[in-house]
Amino acid sequence: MKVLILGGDGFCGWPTTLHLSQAGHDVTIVDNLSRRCIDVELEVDSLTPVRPIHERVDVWKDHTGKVIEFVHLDLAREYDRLVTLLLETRPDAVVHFAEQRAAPYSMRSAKTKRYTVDNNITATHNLLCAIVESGLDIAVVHLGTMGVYGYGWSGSAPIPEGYLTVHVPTPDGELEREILHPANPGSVYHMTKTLDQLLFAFYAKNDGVRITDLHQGIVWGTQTPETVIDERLINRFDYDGDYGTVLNRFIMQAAIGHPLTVHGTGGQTRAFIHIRDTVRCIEIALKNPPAKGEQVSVFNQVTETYRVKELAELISKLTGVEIAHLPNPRREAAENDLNVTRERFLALGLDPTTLSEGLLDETREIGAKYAYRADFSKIMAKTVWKAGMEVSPDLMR
Ligand code: NAD
Ligand code: USQ
Repeated sequence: MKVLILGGDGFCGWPTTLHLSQAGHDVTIVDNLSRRCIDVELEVDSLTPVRPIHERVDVWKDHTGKVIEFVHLDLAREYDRLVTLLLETRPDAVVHFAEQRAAPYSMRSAKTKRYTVDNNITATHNLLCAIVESGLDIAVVHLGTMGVYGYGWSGSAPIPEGYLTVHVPTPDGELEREILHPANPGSVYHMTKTLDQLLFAFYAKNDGVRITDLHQGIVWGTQTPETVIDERLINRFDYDGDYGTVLNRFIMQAAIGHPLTVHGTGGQTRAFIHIRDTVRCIEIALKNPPAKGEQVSVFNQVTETYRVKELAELISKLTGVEIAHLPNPRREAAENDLNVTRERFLALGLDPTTLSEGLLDETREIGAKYAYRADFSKIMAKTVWKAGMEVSPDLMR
């Protein structure tokens, strides 16, 4: 299969690129390297030593003989070049990772809120529009997020995979309809993912674009069987207050003896998936696209759910590091339950990596090994959602 990986230089995109290349697919990375530029802006760096993109693909070729092309292109700004690229490469599918993905970064300032919306929504819309203009039948696999659903909206009922059956009372009796699950984003970033969903629904309905939207939980871990082949292929590992996600931050903090930065009570329950499973899920999604004219196919791409405090306790028990309960910089429910349906990937053969299998290795092989590269001043989360205003707990769900 010929596949374009949009955002293929990033944390999820790079290991996915290698996994698909190893599996024999013809892969091209399209990326504007904006994530590397944001590192420069924030004066942070990946804990792991990430090599320049041309070196990465050259090293891959030296080891495997497989060629990965790289195209430097901004999806949100270079529409005409995107159409030309589709017409020249005629891919069977595109995997779309190319968005600004950090909730805290999206809440830093008016500038980063606007950048996140402009970049993410325009990138997604340009892609859909370019596929239609190209006249080609290109399947889209998009990385969405569990955060589109909000936390606790449907009470103890499991969150379905994208769609909810509702019953609407009418004067002529009850109507049964399947609708997109109501959206309740918790940051400007998460809001862009909910807007993406509407773009997808429209282009699937109006133009028959075949789209799979993967509502992924928080990805943890770093390496996959391909990225360990050579240290120059290593994946990125973010630990700073904006881009570091909770479990990887705790792994790094434990390795350097920093108290684990639990926001509030740590009662927030979130969904998780190991990076090794992310890349497998994407391959499964590529092999199982919807038919032309079908609605957007939604998968919940998660393997486990945990409360933040359970993660902290687990890591503290393994490593002896202390737990710190800090004031929560985010506007989010202090406690929530999370019950997620995740049947579709399991039915298609996913065999998940569990936290108990990978956690200790990750702490030793990444956290401890690269601890010397850590900048301690970047660990605390400084981006605050909004101070001072009370909000009804119902609005948080
Ligand atoms: P990342 O920031 O590491 O990678 C995104 C890549 O996209 C970067 O290389 C960046 O340079 C590129 N990019 C951004 N805007 C672009 C544009 N306009 N044109 C071209 N390239 C552009 O993020 P990630 O962690 O790999 O996440 C990838 C996708 O998966 C995102 O859409 C994110 O929302 C989603 N996701 C990530 C996680 C997670 O825990 N990391 C969880 C759920 C969903
Ligand atoms: N948290 C802490 N301590 C920390 C960091 C985070 O307690 O040091 C808490 C947060 O307050 C939040 C939870 O941990 O309650 C998750 O935060 P996170 O930064 O790990 O994850 P989030 O902001 O939701 O975003 C990440 C990715 C995003 C993806 C999302 C999947 O950055 O791209 O979409 O996970 S999900 O959360 O399922 O929507």
